[in-house]
Amino acid sequence: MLSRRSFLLSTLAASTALPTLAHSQNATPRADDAPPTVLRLERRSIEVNGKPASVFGIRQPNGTFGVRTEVGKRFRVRVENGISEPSLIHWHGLTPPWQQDGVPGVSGPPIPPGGSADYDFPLRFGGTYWMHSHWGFQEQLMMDAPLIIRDERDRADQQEVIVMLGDFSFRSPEQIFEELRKGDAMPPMAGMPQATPAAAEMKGMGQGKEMMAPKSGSMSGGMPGMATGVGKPDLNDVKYDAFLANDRTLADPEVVKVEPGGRALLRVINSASMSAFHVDLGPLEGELIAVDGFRIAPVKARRFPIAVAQRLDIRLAIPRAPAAHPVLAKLEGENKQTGIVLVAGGAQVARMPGEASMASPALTLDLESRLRALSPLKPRKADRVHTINLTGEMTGYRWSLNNVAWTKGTAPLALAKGERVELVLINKTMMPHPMHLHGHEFQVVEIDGKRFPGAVRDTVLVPPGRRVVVAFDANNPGHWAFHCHLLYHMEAGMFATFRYV
Ligand SMILES: [Cu+2]
Repeated sequence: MLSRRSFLLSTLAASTALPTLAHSQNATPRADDAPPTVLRLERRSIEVNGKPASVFGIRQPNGTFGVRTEVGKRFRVRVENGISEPSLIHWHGLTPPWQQDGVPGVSGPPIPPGGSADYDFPLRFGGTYWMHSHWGFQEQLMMDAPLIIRDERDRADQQEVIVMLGDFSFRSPEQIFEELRKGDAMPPMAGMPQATPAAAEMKGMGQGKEMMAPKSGSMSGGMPGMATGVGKPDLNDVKYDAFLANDRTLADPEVVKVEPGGRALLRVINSASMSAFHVDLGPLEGELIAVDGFRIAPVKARRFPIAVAQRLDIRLAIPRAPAAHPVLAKLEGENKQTGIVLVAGGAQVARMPGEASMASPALTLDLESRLRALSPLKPRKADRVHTINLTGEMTGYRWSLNNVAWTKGTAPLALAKGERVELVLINKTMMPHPMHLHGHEFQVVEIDGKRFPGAVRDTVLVPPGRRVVVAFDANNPGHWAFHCHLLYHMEAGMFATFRYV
């Protein structure tokens, strides 16, 4: 059982190892006297498609979902497990001491029903993060919440608007997984080939890079380089009943009042279990200023891709004229959409359909290849390179890394403190995989052989047949997870760990 004492002990151990922690304690001695923020894991009921749905939630006693705090403060939180099963919460994108990272069986044991666990570590950087259960399939049932760390980017004249995206099914996640394993859950999707023939073709293609890499351009107007019928990706292998933005569908979307002529900061969090989206601002142009919490050289556009677990910080200048401005999230590869509505002045909110007139393209790396970190890693030769093939097949729904489906007995990947590490991620499958590293931010430094100083982030999409290299500094010793963030891929074994002291 995870006692409070064990957490406090691990925090103490970490404080001797991390000078920043000790410094921060000295600088703000009074902060430790304040009571921690309580987060309760709870069952709650929402309405989806006119029907009641029982889901989870992570809320403070005052009803606030998740946490909003400030950079430089300590993350002092007590998680109380108010549900009837074990749970453990991961602070996605943060860099805590490893025992507080919230991955059962890697960081520590789960919190039993009725139990609690304490967390206490310094917040090194600001931005848009989130928290979610890493226990079983609880994430599919919305055991997740925003984790916002305000910093100098937050301006008094700028209204913060959080958009949490999700995918929802009335079937239980266990049933969904069972159907995937049996292979009968694959929806016949318009224009999408079934996995088997495509996967068979893939085997004869080596890396399949030449055949499959989208060669060109824009994200609008179909799937660039993917129109030949060969090497189309498999997308959306779970058929969902609804796509949610802040718990709601477009039948009854959240309506947020904004100031005509004012500024807004959209913090978009893709907390869906399996679904990637294009954030579509309609006629408004947004300025993307951060991905996964980390600053980039701003990019102006009307549409931005967001893979599972990623975040986008988008600045918006609201026009002066009274108007409703939908912020839509369009499911990749299909015509489903969800979203919220920003309303400036006394404008009418028109009803928006849950289905767009045409299907969206698959996500590409076009934007990723253009992103440039504002605070890149110091240029340095890698001390260690891990090549990680993303492997698997739809038959039996087997997913793995380097053909190893993770179990508790799987040996961790090696690295050593102080090293610059590069992970070469090569997708040998027909599905895109959003790959997430715990406990460290990484920088995207190469796509398909082309080096560039890309975005610093914690989750990167690797589409079918593509090669993406990320670099990070091994500066947070411990035992850390690295995995595909598609929930059912992770559960099937697309997971590995790194361990160093
Ligand atoms: Cu995956």
